[in-house]
Amino acid sequence: MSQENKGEQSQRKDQSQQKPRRRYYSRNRYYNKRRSSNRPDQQKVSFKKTSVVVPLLNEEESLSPLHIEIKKAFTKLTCDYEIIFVDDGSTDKSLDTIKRLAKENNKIRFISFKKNYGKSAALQLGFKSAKGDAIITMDADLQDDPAEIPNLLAKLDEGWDLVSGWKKTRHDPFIKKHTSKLFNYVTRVFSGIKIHDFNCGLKAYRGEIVKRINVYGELHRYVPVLANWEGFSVTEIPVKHHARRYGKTKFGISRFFKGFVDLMTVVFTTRYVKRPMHLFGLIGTFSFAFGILVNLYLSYEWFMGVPLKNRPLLFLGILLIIVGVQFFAVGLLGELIAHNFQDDNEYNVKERN
Ligand SMILES: Nc1nc2c(ncn2[C@@H]2O[C@H](COP(=O)(O)OP(=O)(O)O)[C@@H](O)[C@H]2O)c(=O)[nH]1
Ligand SMILES: [Mg+2]
Repeated sequence: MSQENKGEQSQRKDQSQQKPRRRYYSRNRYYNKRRSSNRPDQQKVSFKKTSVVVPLLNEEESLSPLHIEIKKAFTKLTCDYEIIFVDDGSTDKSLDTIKRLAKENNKIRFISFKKNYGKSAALQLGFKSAKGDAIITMDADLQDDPAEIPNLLAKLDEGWDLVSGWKKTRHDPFIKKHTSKLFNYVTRVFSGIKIHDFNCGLKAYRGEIVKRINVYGELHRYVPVLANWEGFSVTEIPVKHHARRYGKTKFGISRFFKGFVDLMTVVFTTRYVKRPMHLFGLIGTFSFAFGILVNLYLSYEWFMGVPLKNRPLLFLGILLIIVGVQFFAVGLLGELIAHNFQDDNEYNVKERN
């Protein structure tokens, strides 16, 4: 070795000895290997990457603490993660805060809408751009606790397709707690899914679910119903819930009425969209038959000499017949449309070779 080379080498050695301890370690292959393998205090999950989708509207104060909590939750897990903030046309400094956080942490991605499209639209876009094989959704207002993420993923790992949070002890105003109970009861009855809390923001999904379902309008309340209808298994675990720390709720009492109409949409689109005649035809037939019975009875009485001019029942009979025919016609039109819109993608195939 030439004198020059030797000099260079010893200089490099000197340099490396002067370097701070941490930098020296991060170059050490052994250390790096240990860092990438599981630490004993970490919970092992079978997912490679988890996408945390956070829809938000005007939550500037909550975002920083939320980010810290999410980061902390993932130090306890073996999987990689990304956070997707979906800012839905916030008018406060939420977007600036997200951009600042994204500079600090390259695992943060964000989508910002030009105007407010609603929570469902935000979730839908977040879902479609998520890269993880597990997806977590959570509210941005710190009411959902990121410390529950490991528990949700553990439950998902048991083989479930969707794990919904259940705010067993809620920290919400009285009215909301009770309207929500009624909402959950009605949804349980109509959907047949036995979970307590359909509208909990904190949920975990297998990646393939969120690519399959379409959340639009205000259907975010019914994601478990939509998923279940596609054949995915749904369960729940109790999760911690906190009172709102900053800002105020974005949904007023109108949520209750909208929610009910949406339930009808969900029931119709999941159960009857492929066979509208089973709903409209059935109602139409009942109405028509009942109307005919009423009018037969009136005809009999007329034969027996009772005049028809003072019989309000006649109007009911005629109405039932007309409404029955209309329901039947709507059912037929529906069948025609369903027939012309056959789409193979609507069948959720489990396996094929
Ligand atoms: N993307 C989006 N998120 C929303 C909208 N409204 C509310 N959110 C978010 O949804 C979450 C729950 O909203 P919140 O007002 O706390 O509802 P509550 O907890 O049911 O009273 C929060 O993270 C909100 O920022 C909206 O219109 N668009
Ligand atoms: Mg909230």
